[in-house]
Amino acid sequence: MAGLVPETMQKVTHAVLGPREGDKLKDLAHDTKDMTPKDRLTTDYGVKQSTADDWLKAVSPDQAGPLLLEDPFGRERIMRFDHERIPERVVHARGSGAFGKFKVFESIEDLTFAPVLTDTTRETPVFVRFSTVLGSRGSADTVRDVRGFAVKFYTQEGNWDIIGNDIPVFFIQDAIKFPDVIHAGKPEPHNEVPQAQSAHNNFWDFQFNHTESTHMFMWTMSDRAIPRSFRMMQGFGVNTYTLINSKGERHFVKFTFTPELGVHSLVWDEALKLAGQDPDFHRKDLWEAIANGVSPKWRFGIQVLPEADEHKFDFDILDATKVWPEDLVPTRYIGELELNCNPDEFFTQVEQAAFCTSHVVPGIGFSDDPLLQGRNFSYFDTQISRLGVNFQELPVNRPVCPVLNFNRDGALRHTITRGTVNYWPNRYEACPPASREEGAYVEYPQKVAGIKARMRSDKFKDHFSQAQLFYNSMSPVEKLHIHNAFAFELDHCEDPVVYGRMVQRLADIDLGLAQAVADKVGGDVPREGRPNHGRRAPALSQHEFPGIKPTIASRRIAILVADGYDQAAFAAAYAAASAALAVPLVIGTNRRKVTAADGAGSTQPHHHLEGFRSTMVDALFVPGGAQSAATLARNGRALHWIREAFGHLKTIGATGEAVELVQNAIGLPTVAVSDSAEVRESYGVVTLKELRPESLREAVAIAKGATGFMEKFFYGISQHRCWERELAGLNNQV
Ligand code: HDD
Repeated sequence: MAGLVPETMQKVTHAVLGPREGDKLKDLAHDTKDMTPKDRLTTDYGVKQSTADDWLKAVSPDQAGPLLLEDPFGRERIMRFDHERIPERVVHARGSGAFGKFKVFESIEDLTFAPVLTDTTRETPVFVRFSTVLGSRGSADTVRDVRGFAVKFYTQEGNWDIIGNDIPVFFIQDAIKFPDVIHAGKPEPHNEVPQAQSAHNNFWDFQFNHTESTHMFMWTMSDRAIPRSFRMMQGFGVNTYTLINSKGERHFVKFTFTPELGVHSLVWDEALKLAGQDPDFHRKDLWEAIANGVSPKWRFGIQVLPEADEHKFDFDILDATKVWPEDLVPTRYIGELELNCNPDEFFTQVEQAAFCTSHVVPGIGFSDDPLLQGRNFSYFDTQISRLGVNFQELPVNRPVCPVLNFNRDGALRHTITRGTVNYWPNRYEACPPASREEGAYVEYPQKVAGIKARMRSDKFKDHFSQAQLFYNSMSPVEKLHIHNAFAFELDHCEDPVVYGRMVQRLADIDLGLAQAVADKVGGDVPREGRPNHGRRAPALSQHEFPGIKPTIASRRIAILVADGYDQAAFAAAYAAASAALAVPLVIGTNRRKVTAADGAGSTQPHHHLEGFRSTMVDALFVPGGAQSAATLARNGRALHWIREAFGHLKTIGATGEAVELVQNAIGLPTVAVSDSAEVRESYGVVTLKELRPESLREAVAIAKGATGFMEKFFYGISQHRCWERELAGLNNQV
């Protein structure tokens, strides 16, 4: 991480990674060690070692000689190293996580008696792990894929896990199909290609053969599958759970986390490049934001249905391939999740984190959702092969409330339970089961009647209505991106059967989409499509998110400079960006001190143009200064930076002599904005020709308010990307 972020980040040492408060963090402290210069190196069995450099040898007079197998220190080090790896997760292997807290601000005791959802004075510690699905542990962060969003609530009543995704639906309806959908998506069996990609024959072959996947693959071809940041994604529990209140009434519920920063995505070309240029992009982004004190937050929402309404809809509410459209079942936001503490050690706290859908607390229950029921078996089972039967004793997994029972032994058991009995009932009445009043989990007395059969309800058979609903709800830009995504993915399928059939399938959603994709990737162009019901659900579009306040906090702004740059403009932009909690990054032609025009100042670049790339920032600012602008204009990489940022729809700001540089690079003049003759703007490129302040204070004032330059520039950044640029077809410069 060193060198990634300026000053603020450098404060972060290996021992100080964020605030250390809260029950779970105190609990982890028992197992946490620091290493200081005062400590001495020991073996695992506690004996101090004299060296970590030389294996014990039989040394001859010329000082050469064979290693002695008897060296316990040498053997221990190699033997421990040989066994460092554990199996990676069979899916969601690539991920990262952080600790934080959860609070409800509105009690829902009308729906549940679980204190985690009713006690507004309580702060529940959490651990959250974000992930991709298909790639292996070392794969790139920015690939097109579903993102996992797994939350472990360490409640006083036991651990509660919501293991969700950033997409509210799933590929399959019944858990028995899980091995097939994952095998089809993972690298193909004959050559283990491709890594972390759905763009291959087997994935799309599966999708065609399972019409139930249609809704989900529309989501994965949308921008949801290439998030800008873990901090800018929604999290959905996907499955239908239940809430039980103290009157014994049961409601169906879906859980949602909605980010305060809004839902934002990369553009595809950027995601592709980042996978090579910075494969840890999301991991670093999360870490950096938390380390800089910009804690990501999500509003926690529920969609609730009384039991009596179960059959009132034209879809089955237990079908995980369906959303509950918000116009039918609005989301009620009742709490907040905040992540404010980076892990101390990745392996012990993130890699060893184990989530189980079957882990719920009293007041929360399951439904007959056939995907959820299968998951309830799978997660526990997989932890046993990945971490061993005592996985729940690992520090990150163990609850903050007492754990006492007659489960014993197994590999790597840690807990030492005193006493002469290990069964119930016993003659001492030690450790009896709890009563309902004492807080025991008591199953809801659900009536069950029927026959044994392998079947699903008829409503599970509608596989297209919601796929159409999703597509209809997209903005024109989102539709364009979906079209481009299919064009990319199916182009990577070499088998004409696969892409030929898939373009026909698209006609079940939208004939125009199917025809446009067929035109690009080959196959017969469909002539007829399934009738489209024309309904929309605006909340499905990430461009139509209500209630998100525009902010540039935590956004990276690159400032391009060379010798002779305009110090006033530079300092104004730097100061204003820092004040707004953005991350200004100075980029030079090399990482050596750069001197301002007239010796007015100097700056030390954080990175140079070749080492860092425009893909890694959210916006670009080029201050004036004749010499600086001229140097950058002669530098191909600098021009590429400007063109690429423009192509990726990023807000670009320029002042003084850099205005011409930017305009020439992108071939687009900027036009005057109505409220000021000085500030000009065109398609998210904001320029200010004259910035000649007497002092830094004046520069900041000019930049912030007087002429509105910085205001316009920052507003553009807060809008994430300039979509008009893409709609006008101006972005083909990358
Ligand atoms: Fe799963 C991991 C999300 C269906 C079986 N899943 C896993 C993780 C997430 C999800 C976020 C990573 C957890 C972590 O960070 O450790 N999975 C989902 C969602 C699903 C879903 C949202 C649909 C609603 N999963 C699903 C099914 C099955 C599994 C139907 C099997 C029947 N999932 C697993 C697993 C994993 C897993 C094999 C691998 C690692 C792990 O559990 O701990 O058991």
